[in-house]
Amino acid sequence: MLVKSTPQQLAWQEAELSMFLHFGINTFTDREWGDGKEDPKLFNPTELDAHQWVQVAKEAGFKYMILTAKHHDGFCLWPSKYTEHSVKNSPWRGGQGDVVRELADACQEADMRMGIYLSPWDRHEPTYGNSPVYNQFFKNQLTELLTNYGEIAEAWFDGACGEGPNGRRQEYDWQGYYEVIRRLQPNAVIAICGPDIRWVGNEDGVARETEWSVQDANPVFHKGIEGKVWYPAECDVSIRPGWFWHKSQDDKVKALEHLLDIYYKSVGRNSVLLLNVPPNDQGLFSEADVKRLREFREVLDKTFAVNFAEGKPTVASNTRPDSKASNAVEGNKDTYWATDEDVATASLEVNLGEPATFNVSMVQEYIALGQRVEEYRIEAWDGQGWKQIAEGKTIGHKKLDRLSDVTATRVRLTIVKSQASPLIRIFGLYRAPMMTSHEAPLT
Ligand code: FUL
Repeated sequence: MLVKSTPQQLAWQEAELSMFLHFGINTFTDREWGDGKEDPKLFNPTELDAHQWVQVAKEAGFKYMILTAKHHDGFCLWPSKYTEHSVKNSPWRGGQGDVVRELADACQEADMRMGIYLSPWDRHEPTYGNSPVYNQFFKNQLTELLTNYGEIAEAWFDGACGEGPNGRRQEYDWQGYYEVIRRLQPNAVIAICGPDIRWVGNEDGVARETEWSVQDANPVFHKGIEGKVWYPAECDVSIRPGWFWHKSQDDKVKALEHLLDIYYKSVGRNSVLLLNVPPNDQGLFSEADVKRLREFREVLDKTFAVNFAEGKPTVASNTRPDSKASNAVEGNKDTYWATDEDVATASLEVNLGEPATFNVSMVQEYIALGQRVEEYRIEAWDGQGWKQIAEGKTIGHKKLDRLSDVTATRVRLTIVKSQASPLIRIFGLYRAPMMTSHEAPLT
């Protein structure tokens, strides 16, 4: 039996792009990790406009926004009734402000899904380290966030666990936290220290070339479950060197080539990209970040505007009677080319007609029915013979391969190995307007 995703995991993966918002007291102290002793009065973003964040994110093609409602310093961006360490004791909006509310409203208006980052590690809260008491405090905070702000689509937990007062060690009650989330927001996915979404393992935004969404169950996050689970990867990275905004990094926004490289190595490797864009001390995205996001979108739009394979005559070495080879090139995400049940090796040939020049290939599996392909190869007909232009192992939701310019009249996708009959949803060939270094990794 193939392991399948939940509908929530599927919707999350389809979105491909999520935005992370690191914002809080650190934005005003020029730090990455606050110690919890900061004066809440420091928090005063004079121009805060969540609509700007959402609009910029939306225009750039992002579908989720995840806000650091509370980072390790314990300062809450909403007026939690369980602590004084929050916006309610800041001068911002006369102590009446609520960043979570403003973002939730702006997301709702724009049809953007919202997620929350709630740091379990809390360097301010005195009960931290007194495990049962703090766990209850944490659940209370979760309950506030999951009941008062409409739909929350993702809960994001990192695993940082520092010492509490007098060296006390906090034992997090993960299962208890998940129970609160499942009860209050049954459609939310729980990421990283959670059962639904897996951390890719670095903060560079880069997945492995071979990225399986099916993994061994994690003993902590999938307690009581043995064997394999659907556990797709999320690649988090910041558009700047730091997670929080620092004036000194205004000129260190990642180069466009670097961001595109990240896109190919995350979304293009069966993962979701969670790109952090930190609002500044005015409460706005800085100009340099906005400009870069626009450029990023423009290049992606240009790249994927024309699929040279779309609608072209297509034949396959084997096709299940209830599907068609051409389903793979029709641009319809609800259909796919499938082979007979017992056929795990097959090829699909597209006749491009006129010679076309492309430098990106895309293959997508219909992952609602599992991740199946274990090895594939792409070849192009150059007039004389077939030349291999790409090869790889996993495909999953989306596999993008960057190529040196290829000019061809026919192209062939071969599924060399698959765990079950392959289901190919999209096969595409595109021309990126700028080279994005498909060889040397950019760091
Ligand atoms: C980590 C944190 O320690 C960093 O500050 C940042 O929030 C990153 C996304 O997660 O665990």
